Amino acid sequence: MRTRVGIIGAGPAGLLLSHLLHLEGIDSVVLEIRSRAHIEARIRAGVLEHGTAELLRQCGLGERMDREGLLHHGTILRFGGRSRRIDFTELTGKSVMVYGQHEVVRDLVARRLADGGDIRFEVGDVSIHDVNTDAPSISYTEGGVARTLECDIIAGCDGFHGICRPSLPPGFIRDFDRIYPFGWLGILAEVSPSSEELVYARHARGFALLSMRSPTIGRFYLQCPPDDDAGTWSDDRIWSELHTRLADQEGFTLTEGPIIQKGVTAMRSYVAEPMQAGRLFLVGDAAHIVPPTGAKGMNMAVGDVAVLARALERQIRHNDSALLESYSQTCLRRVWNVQRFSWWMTSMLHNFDGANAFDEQVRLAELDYVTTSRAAAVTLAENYVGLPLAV
Ligand code: FAS
Ligand code: PHB
Repeated sequence: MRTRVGIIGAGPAGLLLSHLLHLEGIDSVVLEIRSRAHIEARIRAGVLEHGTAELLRQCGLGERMDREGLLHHGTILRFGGRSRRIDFTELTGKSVMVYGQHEVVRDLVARRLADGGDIRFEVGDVSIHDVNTDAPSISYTEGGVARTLECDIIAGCDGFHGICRPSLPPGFIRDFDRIYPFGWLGILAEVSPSSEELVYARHARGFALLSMRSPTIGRFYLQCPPDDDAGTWSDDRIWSELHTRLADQEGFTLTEGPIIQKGVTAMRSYVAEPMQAGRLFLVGDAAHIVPPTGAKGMNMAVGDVAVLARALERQIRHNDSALLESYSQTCLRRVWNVQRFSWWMTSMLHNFDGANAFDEQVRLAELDYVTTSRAAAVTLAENYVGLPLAV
């Protein structure tokens, strides 16, 4: 089998790339190890940057997002019992869209299949070959039958635990890594959110986040040990901790509801440089991950896709390789800016074991400054709503 672009992974990166290429008349095949049902049910990111939402609208994928998504014009930072709002729209003229990643994936899969897109679910034994030649290929199994996909380009959209990045020769990739001494317990509950906007709370017992997926589904996070077992968190213990950490002295009340999902996610910052090798291009989590405090993971993947889709259009339609040759350099400038913001939000809002009283006071002072200085609030807001896409 042959195609122009072989895409490994049907997450937001792989699916959006396949869709954008289709709009330019460029064919691709997406190879995914999990089932369609699995990838469409996988609860992950919740916030779309302004630019991500705009891109989805421009490529014809905004209708359900605009109908069911929640447009947010600000967020609340809560510390020392006080709540202070960062007004995105007043400070930047932009907003964010609260619309689950799994919903974006559902929309992308439906559109690709409706457009005749070729997505192979539940494949196995995926390997890449000859990326440094003009005839790269991907071998895989489908229904137990060995197959080969010949292509001009391979897009490694297979996430942090995929096979593309590890397939590169030892020493080719320079790793930049920071592992945090805590994780997040993520909770999904059938409850109307107790706040119209997201609440980021810094508390002596640890960080907490009140988010949401819809007017009837709440999404919450609690800072916990990185290797914590979600099974040790009873519903009572979860709600008790959320009440404590989200409390303020201004009358906030938290509504409880049935918990329908809980899981622990480790926190890590990671960048692989470069993000390309011959005809292989690493995209999204395959190349970088961030702690979710800044709501950036999926949005970074979209940023990479925007650059790669344009570069491939120039190469394939106009035989102009300049953008493709500078893909990694172009993406990494935005990637490092987003890494910095995600690290900064995480450092400001979480408790670090071993931090002394001075460290704690500096963190509280930083929260006080960013919520009282317009100049400081603009820096948070413009990063949170999203830096300009690099295209
Ligand atoms: P993805 O990981 O989404 O997709 C990669 C795809 O490749 C998957 O479907 C996988 O099954 C497939 N794959 C893997 N190996 C393969 C192989 N060998 N062959 C074929 N297919 C293969 N971000 C936020 O902004 N906010 C959050 O709250 C948040 N929470 C998260 C919680 C968890 C548990 C995780 C793991 C990530 C979270 N993220 C969050 C980050 C997440 O949203 C990613 O940034 C986003 O999924 C990146 O999209 P992709 O790059 O497409 O990678
Ligand atoms: C979420 O709703 O999953 C979410 C929102 C904001 C974040 C992280 C996660 O910073």
